[in-house]
Amino acid sequence: MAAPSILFESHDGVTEITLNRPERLNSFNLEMHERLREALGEVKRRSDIRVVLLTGAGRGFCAGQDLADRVVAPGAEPIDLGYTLSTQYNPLIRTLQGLPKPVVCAVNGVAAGAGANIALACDIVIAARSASFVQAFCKIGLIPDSGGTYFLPRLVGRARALGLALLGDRLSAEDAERWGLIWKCVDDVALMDEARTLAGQFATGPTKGLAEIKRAISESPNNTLDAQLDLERDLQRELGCTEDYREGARAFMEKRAPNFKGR
Ligand code: LHQ
Repeated sequence: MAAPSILFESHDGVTEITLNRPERLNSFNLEMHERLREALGEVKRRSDIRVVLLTGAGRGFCAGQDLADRVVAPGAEPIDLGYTLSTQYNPLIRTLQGLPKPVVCAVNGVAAGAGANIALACDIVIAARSASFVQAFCKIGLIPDSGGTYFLPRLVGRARALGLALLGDRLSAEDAERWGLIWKCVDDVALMDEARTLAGQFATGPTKGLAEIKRAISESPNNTLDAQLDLERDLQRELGCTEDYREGARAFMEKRAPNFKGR
């Protein structure tokens, strides 16, 4: 029996999802997209799951689309790549961004093509020192997809976004951290411990508040200051009614650690 293309494991409020096609650097085929969609659907439905940790098996994180599935034979009709994006990659990016729970991405090795941009669509990206980020699309005549043209200039500015996208060079994890593309670069041996510590922290956090932080920061680049102030007012009003806010404020006053329930 073939190995499952996605590994899914939940404990103590954390779901670890591992992309598992290591012989192809965890590049995506249709089956892997479907399994990942199911896994994220379960995460969304289950209130006991409060954080996702996404990583890759083997020496790579993800090399984007499995190009073996998208090669056009000489003389054959072109493949509609727009259809692939609208049915597979775009829903994945929207799901990661819209999930009302933090998504930690542990980039264990090379992240190329859509694989790099799927990582950037997560909320906290930590990478092993030996990992790298490659906007490989220009090497095959495509543009950065999976949100690449959205995230890159917002994260690193126009000059670096254009350099990465037009040249397709490898960016080391250390430079990715220095450029502000990712949260942190850590020693390879420390990667999963650090990622699990972060995930554990989120799993006992005020889940609704964390979800709205994620939403407010995501909406910010497209809002005026006025609109963003209004959004902050609305979200704060809503969060002020949660059990976790009551607990957080009371715990602070009582000089004890809060016991958040995610409600
Ligand atoms: C692969 C792949 C791969 C198949 C490594 N496919 N086998 C969306 C809409 C629809 C269609 C188009 O795409 C998209 C989104 C996209 O993601 S487009 C961009 C697709 N990805 C790429 O262009 C990256 C291609 N890969 C690479 O450039 C290199 O493999 C990187 C830089 C990721 C890693 O280089 P190395 O560390 O030197 O490893 P390698 O090249 O030797 O790869 C290891 C094996 O994995 C190798 O197979 P083999 O049988 O020779 O050991 C590769 O053929 C295979 N592999 N990426 N995307």
